[in-house]
Amino acid sequence: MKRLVVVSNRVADLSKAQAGGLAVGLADSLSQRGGVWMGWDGQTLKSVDQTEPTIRKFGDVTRVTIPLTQDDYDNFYLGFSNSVLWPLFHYRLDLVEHQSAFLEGYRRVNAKFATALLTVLKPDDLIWIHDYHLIPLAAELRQRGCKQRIGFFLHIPFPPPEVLAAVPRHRWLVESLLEYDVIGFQTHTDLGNLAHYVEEQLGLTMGEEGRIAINGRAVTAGCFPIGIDVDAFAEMASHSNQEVDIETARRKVLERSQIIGVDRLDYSKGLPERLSGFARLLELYPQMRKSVDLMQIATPTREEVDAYVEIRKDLEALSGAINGRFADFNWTPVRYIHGTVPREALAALFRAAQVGMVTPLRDGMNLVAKEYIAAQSMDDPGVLVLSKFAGAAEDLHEALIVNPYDTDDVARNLCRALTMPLEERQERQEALLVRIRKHDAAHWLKSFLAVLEDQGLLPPNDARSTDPAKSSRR
Ligand code: ADQ
Repeated sequence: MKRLVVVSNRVADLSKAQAGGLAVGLADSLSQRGGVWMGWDGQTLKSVDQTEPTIRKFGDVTRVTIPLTQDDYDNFYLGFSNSVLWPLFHYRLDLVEHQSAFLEGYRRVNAKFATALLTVLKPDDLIWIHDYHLIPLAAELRQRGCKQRIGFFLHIPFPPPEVLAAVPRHRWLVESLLEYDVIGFQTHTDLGNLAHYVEEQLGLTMGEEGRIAINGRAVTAGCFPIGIDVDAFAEMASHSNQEVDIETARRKVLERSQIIGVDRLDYSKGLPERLSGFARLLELYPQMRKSVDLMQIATPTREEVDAYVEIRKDLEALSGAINGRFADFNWTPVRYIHGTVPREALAALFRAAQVGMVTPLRDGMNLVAKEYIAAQSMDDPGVLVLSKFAGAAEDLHEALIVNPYDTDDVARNLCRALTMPLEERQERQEALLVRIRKHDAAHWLKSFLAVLEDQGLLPPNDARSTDPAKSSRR
């Protein structure tokens, strides 16, 4: 088995036990095969451009990290990655803020990653690069003579050509992407968008099973929906949590239901629209007043980017306005928590909530949707209300699928979720569990690595449903 080398912008702290999810899956895979995980160490140096990586061993896994300079951080991280690619790939052209220094920084840091990675690479390593920060890394590695197979997984959506065309140097970006041997997307929509781009802009075709022939090489693009460790999350949710239990008992006495939302505080997650949808529920269905509340937990993120400052202000104002309008001396409709909750408490909160509200305006997949399902008890499961614009909606058909921009639609479906009979909730929950088990974290890893190792084509079920040419645009 080949050694696996994973590269991502940030590296999980391998000295600490991770609570489920992607980091655990990748760390397990790395320790089974022996491997390397490389990324930015999270430090910014004032001026010195230190390229020497820091190397630490954790059993059979080597952690390789490099610092960024303040300039790299501003232009590569905050700039091109999070003020150009992130908004644009989430179809938010209105939030793109480009400066020429951003693109230079993006190229420079990708070159820096390549130089550092070369110092630890072995000839038959298998390289797996993650996410939008590092799209040109394969090209940088190839320029330095790297011959190993290199795969790439995009965790966020891949937009249609007419949106992608707004990226400065978009053709260069896609040509860089095509330097990989395998390109993985979350959904068939994303895969279809690449097929449209290569056809319209590069005059190439994506053939059977996602093959693109370019410069005498074959690139394979496929759909590998990411998942969670279902059993680990369900186990965590089944443990009693004293604080959550007390709160649940109180709500039971008051016959009050709970809707929960948990997100990074990001404009792609549709948080103001979510609060408006909840307010519309209280307007359209006055009987719901005092019988339901919304707990929204939002972790601060990228607070140095202006758009994130704005979204925080909007959300605080909106939750205040809804509470001002509807609250009673013994009922506060919106509980807005600006912070991170430990995963154990999060799992218990998901289990105790009658509705999981996952309504991003655009999302690569959205793991919260899958965590909410995993956390439910079959005796009395809650209902997932899911945006049609989350990658997860491509598979999770038994959720109540909503248009997050349409507050009436959201309100109607919230009401339906809150009044759904037990039998229907159980049927939906059963079907959704089968789906998240089929596409869990282990399946994602195994299926991507099988294609990267060239030991098979796309996983049979996915390959059959992959028809990029016919894939509809989301
Ligand atoms: P994210 O945009 O970060 O990931 P998501 O998939 O929802 O989105 O994952 C977030 C994770 O952080 C979940 O495990 C969630 O439980 C946790 N989390 C979020 N808010 C939290 C809070 N307030 N407190 C504690 N934990 C919190 C990107 C893409 C997604 C894609 C993932 C994985 O944007 O579309 O699903 O990568 O590929």
